[in-house]
Amino acid sequence: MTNVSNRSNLDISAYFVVGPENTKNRPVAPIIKDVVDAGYTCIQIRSKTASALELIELTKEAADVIEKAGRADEVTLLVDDRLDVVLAAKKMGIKIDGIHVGQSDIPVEICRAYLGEDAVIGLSARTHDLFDYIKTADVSLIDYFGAGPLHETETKPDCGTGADGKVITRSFEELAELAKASSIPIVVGGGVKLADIPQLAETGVDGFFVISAISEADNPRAEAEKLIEAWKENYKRK
Ligand code: 3NM
Repeated sequence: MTNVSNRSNLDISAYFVVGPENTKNRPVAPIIKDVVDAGYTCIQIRSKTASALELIELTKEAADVIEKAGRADEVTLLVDDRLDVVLAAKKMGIKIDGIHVGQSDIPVEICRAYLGEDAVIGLSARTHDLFDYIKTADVSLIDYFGAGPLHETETKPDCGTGADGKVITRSFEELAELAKASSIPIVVGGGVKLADIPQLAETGVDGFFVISAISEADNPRAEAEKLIEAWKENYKRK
């Protein structure tokens, strides 16, 4: 295995997020294998219920899947929110590339201080004033923004509501503006299904992320392939 920093290699175009609560009681690792074999470039382990030990074990399984597929230098492996898990996994020699955090999770400054310059750090940019936020956030600390949700989603019901009590979703027009305004890559998810991919790819954002479209599919490999093929067909360079 060569030792290319995944920060410089970062490709968030096809991004799968998963945890044990998302797979309809099926083991997670075989679904990660399906997605890695389908060519996905980013895997995020995310669970709000699993213990630290379970998350470390799952991270190890994911790293092994990526390594066995011969894609360790192409696929970025991240853990959501849990700096403790990332640090423990690294200490155990697991090839984990970094962390994804939300705006109210552990601050990116702290993640960067603990994980160092080579780590990949992603930040969910969910705020009412998204455009101001992407201009004021310290992008020297962050490698990409996650923006969403595109649609209201049962997978993450607490995506943030507006004054009318409804979940704030992002329109394709808004995402196209965001893609132009941001100096770092943007990945978009939240209720994304195959039918959304062509329009999403045309906004000029850098990638899509999904959980349930793949993790709950009867045939995760087939769904993963359909999504990534649709993205590749429709993606236009900014
Ligand atoms: N973050 P699904 S939406 C993890 O908007 C996550 O920031 C979101 O799951 C955001 O593909 C989301 O099943 C859940 O809708 C995405």
